[in-house]
Amino acid sequence: MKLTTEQIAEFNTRGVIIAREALTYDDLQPVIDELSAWIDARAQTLHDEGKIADLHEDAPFATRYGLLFKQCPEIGHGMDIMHYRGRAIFEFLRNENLLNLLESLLGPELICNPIQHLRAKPPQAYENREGPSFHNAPWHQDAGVMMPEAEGSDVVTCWLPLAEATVETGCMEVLPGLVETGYLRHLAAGGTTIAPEAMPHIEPLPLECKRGDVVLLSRFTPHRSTPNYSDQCRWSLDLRYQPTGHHTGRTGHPDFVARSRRDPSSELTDYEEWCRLWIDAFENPRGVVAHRGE
Ligand SMILES: O=C(O)CCC(=O)C(=O)O
Repeated sequence: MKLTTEQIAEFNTRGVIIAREALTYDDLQPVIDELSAWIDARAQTLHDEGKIADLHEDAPFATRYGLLFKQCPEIGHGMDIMHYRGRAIFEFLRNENLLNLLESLLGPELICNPIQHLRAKPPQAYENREGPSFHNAPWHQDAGVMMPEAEGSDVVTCWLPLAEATVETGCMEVLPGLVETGYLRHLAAGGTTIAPEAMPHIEPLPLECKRGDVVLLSRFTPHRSTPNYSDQCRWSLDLRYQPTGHHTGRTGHPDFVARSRRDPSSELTDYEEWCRLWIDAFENPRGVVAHRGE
């Protein structure tokens, strides 16, 4: 699906749109199957170590992770994209329907930016800790989690739920209409966040969405995510893409060519090579992996 002229204009003025039903069932199911298998194996390991008593094998995808997390928060260790490195998630980073949305905004030469996450936000009631949860990102712009050199890079964030994201499950909230404002000063305290005096006075807009919808955000759109008051896990991916040649804002992690109409042979299609790039970045650190907050 390509974006309409109206959607592109809205993105350019409001810094956010939701492309409804942009992805099919088949686009996301391989990722969900892969994650379900990963969680199953991890739960089995923690069960063998005596850290999980009930495996909840029959619980659906939307609830099982929370039920395991409640018994042992270690269930999520190693579950982010670059750590678990599944074949299905690699294929999804190059998904045709997803890249068509990005091409509408950024043109046909697309880099997959290495700032990307898989998030499983468990029910707040299962957190078993006091104080703010790291599962609830505070107000920030994505320009605030990149090196300053990337301020001029056209990085677009794609945020998409793997199960329904509602106000109750802790969906994202944004402050729309701030694309011209540029970078707002961020602080590093308690998670990278916009400095109180720089925080715009705009009514937050909750971004409720369903599996198949894709939220597209400008790097300057302030956003946060809120607590999960439901008994379901709020599953999401946040991925970033940019035109080839723009600075990624994270030189210590690998980017790759996701689409090139000019030179298709430059696209990274080799899953093993993608894994090798991440392993090399972790084993031989170089470049910068830092947020911009002071
Ligand atoms: O998914 C979330 O809860 C937060 C995501 C976020 O802040 C981001 O994608 O920049």
